[in-house]
Amino acid sequence: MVPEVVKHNWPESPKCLLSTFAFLFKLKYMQNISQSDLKHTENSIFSPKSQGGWTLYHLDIYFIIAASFIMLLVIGLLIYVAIKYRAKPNDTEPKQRNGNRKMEIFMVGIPFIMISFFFFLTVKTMKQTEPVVINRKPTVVINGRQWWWQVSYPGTKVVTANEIHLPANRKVLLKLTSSDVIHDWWMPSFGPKMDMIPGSVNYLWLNIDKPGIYEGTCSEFCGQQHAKMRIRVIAQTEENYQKWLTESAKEATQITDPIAFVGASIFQRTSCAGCHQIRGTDAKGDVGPDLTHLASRKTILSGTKANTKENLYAFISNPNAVKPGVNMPNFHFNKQEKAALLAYLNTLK
Ligand code: HEC
Ligand SMILES: [Cu+2]
Repeated sequence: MVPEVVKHNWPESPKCLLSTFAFLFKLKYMQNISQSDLKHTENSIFSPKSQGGWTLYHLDIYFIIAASFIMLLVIGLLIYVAIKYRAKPNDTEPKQRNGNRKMEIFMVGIPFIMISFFFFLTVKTMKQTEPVVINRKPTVVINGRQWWWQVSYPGTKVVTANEIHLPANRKVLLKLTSSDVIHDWWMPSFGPKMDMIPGSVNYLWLNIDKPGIYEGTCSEFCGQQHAKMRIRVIAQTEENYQKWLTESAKEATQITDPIAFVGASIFQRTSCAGCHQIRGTDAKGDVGPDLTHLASRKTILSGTKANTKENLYAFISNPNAVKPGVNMPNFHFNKQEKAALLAYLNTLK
């Protein structure tokens, strides 16, 4: 039987090509999943915001110029040959040639020189961006989880999630790992990607140009919510960063509000405390994010939702409806219980 001819949907193809280019140039589509209540910053490999970002940017420019030149040359020659040497009526068989030494040397030599040149550039870039890590204490340890980022700061008591505070204008060392599957750290404007592999650690140097909020996303398919594993780096001046560290190292404050008190007891009584840590309380779980200072975060659920009462309420009412596949069960709380829990979470400043 003759197989059915695959029909190309031609009007779709240029659109597809265009969107591929759009992706390369602006990585904007990562933001389609964003909430309208979250303002997103630009994240593109073409607007570097760190030393590593600039290094990779320069390498990219060389590659793009060389690749574009070759593409244009090949397309140009193809069109020239197709027009000039096309078959004409009454043409006879063309003269057959067998090899052309000069042409062969040229066609092997030029790519060889180009590849050597780019090999040299790549090694030089790798030397600049990949760390030599001997006895160095990382500034921050980031652990990829399905589907959020666990963040801790060695030498301090600070543990947080998703919003990664770092000082700008200074070299910081990131230690990257994973507790479940392979994730991949990628902040487009910071340059290199780095795999986060269970049972193994990788390091990355980072030197952010100036304070600001920068975004990225997990870029290794890691399951159902992979696309919603967004990274948020909050780069601060040294002074603000140290202040933040001091504040974040503190334990949760004592509760005075009676409704929040009821919330706290629900939190300890149900299995919340088995999965979440709230420093200063008996909640010491390690399955979900540390919630000690939840209320001072701008976002929840790996940067996909603003940290508002409505969003928290919706999530606690039915976690799976807000983030399908999420590793948090639905507790089917009644309204009062949910209100009490929210009041408690709101005290975690
Ligand atoms: C089986 C473990 C588990 C239990 C039990 C659990 N959670 Fe979670 N929780 C998680 C995980 C995992 C996440 C991270 C979701 C994500 O972003 O993918 C999470 C996220 C959250 C968040 C959002 C935190 C953030 O920064 O994004 C809040 C708030 C929260 N849980 C509250 C609760 C409360 C309140 C309870 C008890 C009623 C509870 N959780 C019970 C696992 C659990
Ligand atoms: Cu991931």
